[in-house]
Amino acid sequence: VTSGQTVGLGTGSTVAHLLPALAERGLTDLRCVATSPATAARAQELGIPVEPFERLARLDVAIDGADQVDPAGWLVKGGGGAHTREKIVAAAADRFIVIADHTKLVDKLKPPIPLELLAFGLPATLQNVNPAKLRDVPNSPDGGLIADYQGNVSDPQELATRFDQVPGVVDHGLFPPALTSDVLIARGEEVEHRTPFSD
Ligand code: DER
Repeated sequence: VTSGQTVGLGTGSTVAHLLPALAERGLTDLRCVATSPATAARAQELGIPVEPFERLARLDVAIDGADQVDPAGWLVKGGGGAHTREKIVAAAADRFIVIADHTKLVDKLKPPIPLELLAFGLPATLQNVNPAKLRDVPNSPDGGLIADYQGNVSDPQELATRFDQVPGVVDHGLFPPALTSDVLIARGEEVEHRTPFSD
């Protein structure tokens, strides 16, 4: 991240380490958007300026964590229920950087896959994403209910397409490899840099 950039800030315990590190750099003229109220509040406490994601159309860079990273670069996100905003921010960024420790690496993606669902028609939507369970957490800042798909994830592309075709699914936590520019994987003091994943 350099002065003057537009920056998307992810959500979660990994990003909680990123924010003070970013603040310490004392960069000027940053314009940041946050993927959750928690990130917005913490960033502002640290003096990182955050604005609503209504005035910017593109971001230079977005940085976030992940719950799972597979060898092809598919991610599972949304353990914190913020995956819809996280995906919007990642897709708006010229460069989407994922920071993960090595425990997030998996040979194959596995459930749960987080979902955000509209309340309208919820029973019908739940049937269409079966097997899934509503999570006992507050609604997203956009009013969506958070659920977890508990079924087979052997073909992430097929499953993502299935979710994309259900109208009551606001978004899901499967992030395709083409969305991600860089994955930084920490193992002790070592950092492995993987890039790019796109076709
Ligand atoms: O909930 C989320 O989508 C988070 O970004 C998640 O993917 C990473 O959270 P963590 O840094 O707390 O493991």
